[in-house]
Amino acid sequence: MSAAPDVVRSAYVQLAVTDLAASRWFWVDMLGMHVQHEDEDALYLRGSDELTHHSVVLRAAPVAALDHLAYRVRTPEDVDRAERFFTELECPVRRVPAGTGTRGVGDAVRVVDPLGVPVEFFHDIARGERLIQRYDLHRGAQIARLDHYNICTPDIPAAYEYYKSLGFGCSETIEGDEHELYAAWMFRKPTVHDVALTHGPGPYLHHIGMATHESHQVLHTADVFGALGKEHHIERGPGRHGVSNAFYVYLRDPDGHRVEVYTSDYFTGDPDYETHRWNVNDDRRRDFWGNAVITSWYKEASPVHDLDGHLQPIAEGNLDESSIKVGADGLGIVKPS
Ligand code: DHY
Repeated sequence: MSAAPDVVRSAYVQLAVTDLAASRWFWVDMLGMHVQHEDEDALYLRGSDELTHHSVVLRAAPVAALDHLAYRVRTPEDVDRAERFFTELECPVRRVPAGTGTRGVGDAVRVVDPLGVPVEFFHDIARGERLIQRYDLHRGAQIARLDHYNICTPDIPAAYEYYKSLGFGCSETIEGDEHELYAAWMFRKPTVHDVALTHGPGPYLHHIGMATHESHQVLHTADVFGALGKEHHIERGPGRHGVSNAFYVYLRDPDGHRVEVYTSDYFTGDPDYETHRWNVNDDRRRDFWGNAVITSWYKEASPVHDLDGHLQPIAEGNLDESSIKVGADGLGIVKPS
């Protein structure tokens, strides 16, 4: 098997949205993301700490879905490595030369990964002006950067093995008494995750996590949605996660794409970092204060496209446990291989 590409981090997501003006209100006015470029087809947004062209692209389309998520790789040669790696896995693979794909992004490879998720690997991307200390421009939820993706997939052990083969570490898991794997949080950058794997029918994009610096910004975001009578955009929280220790609120954008405003997780880069394992019966695992998880959080997610923009078919989970206590860990138990 060829070497895996050296993934640096989760870098950007491209979402198909049905009403760009409504999306602009949510992502720019409410979340405070900065507009790097906009035209009648798309919005290119980034957080205040990000020095690259975009971390969120919103593309106007008739149906809301995930176009692709993207990982930045360390060198241009890693783009070639990605092409070889996924060709050997017999995944659909497409080379996207600079100038023919997403604005600002250089030479890239797009694949449908073994989980059925459309993923881009790129190295080159245009730079953006440094906004870190442009406090005069920081607004709304004051999003600093993209932090992670969360994917719904019916076979968590297989997904875990696939991401390990791509060189990802595992910061935390939720497991049953026999170490059945319910969920896993996996990283390349030294934080809790670049990607989380949630059990259930899939492939779906469960959410994207956007980092802000302080927990009061999470609370303020919820307050402003309430003040405007737009509280229906708040789905779950605010609260403190058990897994990751992050402070969070989950929002739904005008198309139902789920966004987590996320802060205060921790460093995982030491060479002897050990996976922290939560038992599925520990009520603090998902919300550290034991608050229940709302049904829509584990029943709804965004469909994903293939490389031609068609919706990917869905494989069901094998058990439905959403009505019993373990609910939020996904919809079934799968033993690791
Ligand atoms: C959890 C979910 C996330 C995350 C960290 C931890 C666990 C949970 O509360 O469900 O999306 O980023």
